[in-house]
Amino acid sequence: MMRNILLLTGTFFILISANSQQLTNTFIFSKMDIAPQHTLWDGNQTMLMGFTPLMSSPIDIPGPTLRYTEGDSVQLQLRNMSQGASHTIHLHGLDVNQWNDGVPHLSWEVGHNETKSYFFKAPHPGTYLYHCHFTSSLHVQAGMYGLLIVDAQNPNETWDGGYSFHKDFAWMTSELDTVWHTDSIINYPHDTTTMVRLLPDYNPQYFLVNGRSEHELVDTNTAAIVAKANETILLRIANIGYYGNKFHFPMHLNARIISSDGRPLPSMVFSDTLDVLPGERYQVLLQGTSEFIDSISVKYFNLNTQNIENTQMVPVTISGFISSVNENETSVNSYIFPNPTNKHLSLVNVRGEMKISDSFGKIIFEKTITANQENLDVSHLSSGIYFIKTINKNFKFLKL
Ligand SMILES: [Cu+2]
Repeated sequence: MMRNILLLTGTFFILISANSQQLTNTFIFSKMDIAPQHTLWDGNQTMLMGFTPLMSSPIDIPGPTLRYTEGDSVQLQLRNMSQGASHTIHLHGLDVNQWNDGVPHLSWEVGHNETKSYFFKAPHPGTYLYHCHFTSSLHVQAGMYGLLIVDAQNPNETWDGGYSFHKDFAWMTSELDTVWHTDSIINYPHDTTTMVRLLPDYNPQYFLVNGRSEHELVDTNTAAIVAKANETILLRIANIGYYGNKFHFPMHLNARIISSDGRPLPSMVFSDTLDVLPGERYQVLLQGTSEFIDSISVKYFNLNTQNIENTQMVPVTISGFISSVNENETSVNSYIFPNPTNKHLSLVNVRGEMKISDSFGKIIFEKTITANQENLDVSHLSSGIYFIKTINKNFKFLKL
């Protein structure tokens, strides 16, 4: 009898679902720079701590986007290659159990040279983020964050029975204070028993969309949106910074806010502005019905003072179904950005002789452009309206 009881208690049952979903294994590394090697938009370099897809990959911000389909069974492995610091992966906003949610004092952490796994079943299609939750105020600012996207079974639908879209773009916003990225803070010996660190006041000098700023945002691989008229765009937004963001969508993009923090809103909200606080995620549908070039502005406001400290502009190009190239133009996609500007002006697909004149017609600058993108420093120009004349196209640009 005793033997039977022992046998019974030693038996485990597993349930195999007939509707089996995909098994996904993701492996990421946590690393720490030992010298400044991440280049910012102005050429300055800084050190990062972060997540990388390969052992050999340099640290970038954000870390790799983790993308799954609803119902996937996920094993997320973290190999800690940082110099002494423990790390976790907190799946911010995702419905997973506490043991697999990467909050160190509620479960466990991954120590130096250790590899451990998080297990979860990807729930609720939507936009999420992940970040290290070990001394998080420092490790998040250091760069330990990334996007997590759960697609619906139909990848062109926001969720089962939700809105359909043609293409999606994901923007993760943050800031960077290089003082927090110095050797004495990031590369500090991480002894968890004695670690009492006094962090300096947070005064970011860099304001980021997908880890980039200023003219870097013109690149479609970074953030810029390019679509055709009447295509429905799903814009995924996640803020992992310590500032709030005010988004402004040009009126002719017909912005509709459809979800907040991974859950559908009861009904869509038509609005050309959206405030996104730290940790929040939103999904917005955009649809340009005619051809235009404009930009979505992101204003970064200090939560203590409510003051807007920086504005980044991300270009949006909506092209017509039928190419309407003017016979005097070589390309419909030549444009200048941002406009108006106060510092830097990027000229995209503007080749050949280029002249800038002031409002009196006096030429103040001329150059032959050979690259696809030319970045001009216009910070020395006083406020006003200027004209850029090229062989094929004339632009009016406004200096703030
Ligand atoms: Cu960490």
